Amino acid sequence: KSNNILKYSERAALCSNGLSRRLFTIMEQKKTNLVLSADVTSSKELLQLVDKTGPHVCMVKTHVDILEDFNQDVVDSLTKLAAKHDFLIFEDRKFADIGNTVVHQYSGGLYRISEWADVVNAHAIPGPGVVQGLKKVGAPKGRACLLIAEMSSSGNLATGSYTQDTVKMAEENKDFVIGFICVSKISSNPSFLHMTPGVQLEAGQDSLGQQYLTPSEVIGKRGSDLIIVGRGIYQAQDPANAAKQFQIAGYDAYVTRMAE
Ligand code: 5FU
Repeated sequence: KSNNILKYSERAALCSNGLSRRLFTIMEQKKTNLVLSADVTSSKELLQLVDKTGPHVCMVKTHVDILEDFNQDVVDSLTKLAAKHDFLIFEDRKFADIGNTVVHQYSGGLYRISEWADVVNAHAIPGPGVVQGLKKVGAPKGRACLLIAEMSSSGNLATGSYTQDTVKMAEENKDFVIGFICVSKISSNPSFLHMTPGVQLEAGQDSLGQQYLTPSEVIGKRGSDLIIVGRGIYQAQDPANAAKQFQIAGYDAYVTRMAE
């Protein structure tokens, strides 16, 4: 069976990595494939947004370096909200350096990302050393990584053989790499997660190169697994209701895809 018609629970059973198994299980139980991209710049706003939208999401994605008032309390509170609402935390750090450098960027500095983020991501551009470096820090803590195989922005260079080689790099590191940032299904391995940013309820673009597709296009037609939504939720008048709309649109597209 291809991953387009397997249920989340069936895919959970096929995962060797505990985090991907947990994510598929949350998706099944909460009926959601929505990832909130919580790109606000104050920690108070971040925590309020996450508490309001938490029931509708399976994962919260952060850019912790855009917070103007980062401190340890923020990640403690975020971790508590993750337990309260049952979601995973994904720091969208986009590591892109040699293994030795990413070891320090991941474990140390101001943010100590490996202490609190379940999942991080990396560009494949440095070669497999970036994954090995992250794995050295993250694997003992039960963490996991996504590789950026495609991007949503116009004119990006992650296409063609670069994308294919990134998939290969993931396959060779399946114990730690659990999937991809991508804009379409790029692997038929049902244990890999496909996560797609650039999602709004209507297709379009912003003024700085971001390109938007709809949940039904992303999940239904392009065969991705999760939608990542930022401004479509946190800039809405009622973010909780907007999150609910994306939850319904994304989950409906999944149910429809399986029935086809
Ligand atoms: F890897 C990528 C990518 O290719 N496109 C993205 O948009 C990551 N992103 C992130 O998803 C980006 O950094 C934002 O955090 C988020 C999209 O936010 P939006 O407000 O829904 O456009």
